[in-house]
Amino acid sequence: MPKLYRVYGALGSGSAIVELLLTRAGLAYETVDASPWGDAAQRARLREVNPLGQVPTVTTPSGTVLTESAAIALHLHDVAPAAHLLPPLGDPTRDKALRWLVFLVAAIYPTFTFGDEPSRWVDTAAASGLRARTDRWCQSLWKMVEPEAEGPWFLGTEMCAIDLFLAVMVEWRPRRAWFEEHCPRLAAIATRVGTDAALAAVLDRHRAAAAAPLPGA
Ligand SMILES: N[C@@H](CCC(=O)N[C@@H](CS)C(=O)NCC(=O)O)C(=O)O
Repeated sequence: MPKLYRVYGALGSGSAIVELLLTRAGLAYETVDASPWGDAAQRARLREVNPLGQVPTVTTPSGTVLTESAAIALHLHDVAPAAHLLPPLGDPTRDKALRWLVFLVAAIYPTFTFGDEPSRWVDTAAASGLRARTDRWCQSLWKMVEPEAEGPWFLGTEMCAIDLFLAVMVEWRPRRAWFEEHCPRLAAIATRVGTDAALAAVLDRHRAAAAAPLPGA
């Protein structure tokens, strides 16, 4: 039996992004419940492969461990270039794709790292302030992304990895209703991703866990 991609994740988390990427790339995968907020067994399972204790974490069929969602997207693009997760070398939209893909993970994702459980980083008295400020910063960052969305997809006529990130991240704080009001282009892209049956199946499974406390709760 050939080995599959293995996605260590948690429902509603960034592992949904990786499942969308794998689905779009047409690559089979299995999932492992390994929530950073789960029970001791789940957390131990995750730290065994990723000492940072974050999801998404992936093992490839050859056994390599991949962390960092942007790195995973780049890897999957290399493995399945026909899926067009990124524009090919030489394409005029490639630089824009790289810039905003990394912006999502380097600028926006950390607002959740520090805002989801602020008491990890500051004293209790300061925790609610840290949450409020990182949430506000997150909104400012999304407003920088919004005008860059070409429509109907982020880069224009073709769906790419960024659209799949958006489909998941628009469900996180500040939540879809905020995006519909302040970042309607991004909200529209997230909705459009859900019109693909295979991608919608992944999103629906993760959305069913929306009542769970994290991420972006
Ligand atoms: N830079 C990482 C960020 C991953 C991340 O922050 N994941 C969240 C869940 S969506 C997590 O694991 N949080 C728990 C923690 O940071 O301890 C990526 O792009 O994959």
